[in-house]
Amino acid sequence: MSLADYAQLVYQRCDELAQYSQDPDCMDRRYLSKEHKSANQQVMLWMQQAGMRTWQDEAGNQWGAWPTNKLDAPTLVIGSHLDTVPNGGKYDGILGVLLPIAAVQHLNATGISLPFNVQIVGFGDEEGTRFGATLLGSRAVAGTWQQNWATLVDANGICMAHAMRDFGLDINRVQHSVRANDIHAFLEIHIEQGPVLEAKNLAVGVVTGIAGARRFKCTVAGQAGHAGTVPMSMRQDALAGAAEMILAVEKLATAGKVVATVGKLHCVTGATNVISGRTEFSLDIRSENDDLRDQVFTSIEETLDAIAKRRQLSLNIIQTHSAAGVNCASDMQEKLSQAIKTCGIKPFYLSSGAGHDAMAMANICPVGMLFMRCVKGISHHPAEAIAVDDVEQTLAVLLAFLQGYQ
Ligand code: HGY
Ligand code: MN
Ligand code: MN
Repeated sequence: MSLADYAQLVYQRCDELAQYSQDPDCMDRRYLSKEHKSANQQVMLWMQQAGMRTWQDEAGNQWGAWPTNKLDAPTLVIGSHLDTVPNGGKYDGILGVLLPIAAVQHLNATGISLPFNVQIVGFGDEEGTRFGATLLGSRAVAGTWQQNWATLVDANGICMAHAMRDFGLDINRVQHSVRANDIHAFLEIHIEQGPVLEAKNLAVGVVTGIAGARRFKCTVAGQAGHAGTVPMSMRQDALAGAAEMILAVEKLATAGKVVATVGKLHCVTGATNVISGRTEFSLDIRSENDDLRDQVFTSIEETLDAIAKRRQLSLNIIQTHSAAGVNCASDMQEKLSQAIKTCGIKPFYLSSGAGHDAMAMANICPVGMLFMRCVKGISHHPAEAIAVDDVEQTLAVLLAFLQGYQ
């Protein structure tokens, strides 16, 4: 098979994996779901066909190993996540698992061996869609799993511990997934999820760093009432208060040069003719500079509190996720840049506004990331698309990286 054939195979497999979704009309694969189990089993088969030994760890991550015949050789782990956002795309995370499997298949088929062990991992949860906390799979591996996650519940009130039991796992054994000191480095290949590489007309780019992110659940409580009888001046309208808060978030983030997003808004027991007594919204705030992000968050918190006070509302803000910004290891950046040059492409460096599993893995080893162009930079949406030619170029860069690694 040529690299073009392998690229086509990766592209088709992304399509095949997309069938495992809880929603027949769009992509939605969540942690510890039956779709997650089916995806793991399919990826396991592809890993085995590529000549890898496979296992699933105690956090539901799918692993494949392609050991070298050299004794005491270091281990390079390559991977990304197999879960998706609701109404997501087919390539976010998935590409970073299926592409290295094809690379190992190619190396095996051509009889090329490497002086180090290669392992590939498909993490079970990076998006945090089901339980709110994110990077669950990679944090289990990195040893930063939080004990209190056992009690997190999903939209159906199922707690993480119960979901793990249903999946065939025991939450009390998650610590057996920890790989604290036997990984030499972690490489993540991921679609850019932004428009920069396309604007530069480049198939790939070297990631310099990953923005730190914090996520919150904000609850605004007021006084529910009859839409027809309560005078405007006497209302404690939780939804109107939340609306003013959301606009304040946008204004302060723009002024503070960070990004902040309210992606979810829920008017509890909402009805057309009822003044909202309780409204919940999510908040996601990020920056390449953690201190700047935290300063802007503090000003947002103060402003929202002032809005609540003026409107005689109560406001409760609970942090659901926090990940520090991460720099990609300079020698991994250098090795990726060399591999890109070997393939006749101009190396280009860019930072990642999106979060990735590499943020968690940076706790235990040096990390590197290779971005691949995606069409119009669209992601977290069914229109997420890639070009097979870009997959072929990325495969070539990965193979050059592997043959130059060490
Ligand atoms: O939210 C993110 O940045 C990632 O897609 N989970
Ligand atoms: Mn994502
Ligand atoms: Mn991702």
